[in-house]
Amino acid sequence: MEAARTPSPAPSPSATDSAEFIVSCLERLGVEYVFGIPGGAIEPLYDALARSERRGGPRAVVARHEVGAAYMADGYARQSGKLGVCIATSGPGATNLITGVACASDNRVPMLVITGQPPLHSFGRGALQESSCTGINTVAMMRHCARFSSLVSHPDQLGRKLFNALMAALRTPQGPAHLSIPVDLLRAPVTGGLELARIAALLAEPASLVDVAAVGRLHDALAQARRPVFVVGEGCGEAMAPLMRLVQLTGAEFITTPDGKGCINPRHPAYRGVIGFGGHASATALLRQSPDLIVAFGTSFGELASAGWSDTLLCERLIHVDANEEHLSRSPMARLHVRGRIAAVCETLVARRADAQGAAILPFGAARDELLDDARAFHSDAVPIKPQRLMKALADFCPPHTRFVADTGNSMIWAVHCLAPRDRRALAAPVAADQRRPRGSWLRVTMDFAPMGWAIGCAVGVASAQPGVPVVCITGDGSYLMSGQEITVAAELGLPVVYVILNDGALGMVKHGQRMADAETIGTELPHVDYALMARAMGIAGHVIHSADDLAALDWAALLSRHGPTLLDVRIDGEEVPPMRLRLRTLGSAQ
Ligand SMILES: Cc1ncc(C[n+]2csc(CCOP(=O)(O)OP(=O)(O)O)c2C)c(N)n1
Ligand SMILES: [Mg+2]
Repeated sequence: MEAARTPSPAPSPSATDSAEFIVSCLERLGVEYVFGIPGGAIEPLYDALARSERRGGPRAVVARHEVGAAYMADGYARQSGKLGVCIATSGPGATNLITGVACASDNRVPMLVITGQPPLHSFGRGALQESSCTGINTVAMMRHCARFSSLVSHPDQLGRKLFNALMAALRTPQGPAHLSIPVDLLRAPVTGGLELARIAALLAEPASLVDVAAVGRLHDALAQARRPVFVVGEGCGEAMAPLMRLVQLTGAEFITTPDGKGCINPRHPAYRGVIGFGGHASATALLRQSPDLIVAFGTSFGELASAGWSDTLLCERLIHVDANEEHLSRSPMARLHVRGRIAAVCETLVARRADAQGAAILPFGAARDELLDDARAFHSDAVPIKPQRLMKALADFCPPHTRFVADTGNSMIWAVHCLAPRDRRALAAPVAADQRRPRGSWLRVTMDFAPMGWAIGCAVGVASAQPGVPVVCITGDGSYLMSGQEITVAAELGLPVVYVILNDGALGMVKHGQRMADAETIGTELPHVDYALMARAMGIAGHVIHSADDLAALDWAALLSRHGPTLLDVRIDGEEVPPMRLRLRTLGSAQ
């Protein structure tokens, strides 16, 4: 994810107020949408956005809750490869953003967060929603969950602090950066410029940033390995072409982390499944067979991405490749760390390998079926529909270029375990929108921070970043009760998002967790709600689904291309046990 590399000429600083200046900088970075909710202290920025929209520049998208705005900015950044931007007023506007900002931080999503403040002269007097050190200090709160958080306290600071914030958001590891700007300063004339071209230059990653000596040692290790296994993490999006070529040249088998699954073709003959949360026994078995070399690319090795820090993975046979030093620090036992952009590392390895062995590549077997620990429910036509069967239907009915966003809860587990869309490269004539994007992923999940409801806003951001591409949001009834109101934003923007609610009348993941741990059954029941009816009350198409036949009866091509969202209230069999025992083991509560 990166900013546009070739910004247009700088705006004339003297001609604009600060708010106008910020919006014109965003425009030069290629940002199309600013997600947020207005309020008195941020009003000048909305004035500037109104003018901007009229001239075809960045436009405001108004969320229903600020956290939804942050999730939308997250989805927009992930899908577009650009900066996500969210804004809010001071006080509660800023605190409402915080969960989304923290989530973006844990998931390394580049984001600019701007919140307002009352006028500077009013600080310390009990001004409404004052949020500096003499109020409810949102600048300090954000500091704990963003890469950068600062109060702009003089007009001359704006250009410099915006530069600092953009650098903090866009350099590796990417993440959110927060600026808190008093309303009088948003109206003040800008007294300095902003060298956006300098940001692009500072962020450009020269080939020398790849650790060439370490890549050479990795090449040697691969040449000697008899049974190498690759681990593909979420950071591999832009590297898939050379990485898959490397798989072919080395004869490696590969597995993915849960958030890496969206980077790969899950029907690839050398693929052995997901390791970690919601993962597959086949991936665990592969590691247990003691491969002589494990090469992990672009993964954080957090709890969910490492099968609870499994010692079959985090061991002395491991080589860890990443541009992010914080990730490398999670694998101190590895025999080698290779720092650098994953695409560059893989391209170098491919070139060296091809030199050494000529164009000879190892043949693949046939494309495979879905990898499942238990295929029975996946093929079952029982009513109520099994969640596994729902995932099969989604893969069957959605075109291969569909983007899936799966929410925290059982949605993520079932999607990670069961969802396996057909390979879009098998299409005879893929349309332009089908092409793999540089940082493409067909399945987005949120790791580490993992808030419920994230996918509902995220899907709006994903859909607005790539118009014309179908988006499916898989979420739970609990998550929908928490953040479902953001569906009305998809309606307002006319986005073709299909919201699929796994309606089990429960906080299902917690319910199953309590059962597996033999703990008290408490706090997991949800009211029985007709979500399709609720959607229709908001002017949105809604359908109740009980069975695989109900899904087959839908006109999927129409659903996925219509102007506006559709809600599928899927009454699933909530008794199906999700593959999540690993999580309980790390919580120390597995029986
Ligand atoms: C904001 C937030 N609160 C609580 C949790 C803990 N939690 C994780 S999954 C889950 C249940 C989710 O229920 P639902 O959305 O209905 O999905 P299901 O697991 O039932 O499919 C809860 C409470 C969380 N991750 N995020
Ligand atoms: Mg539920």
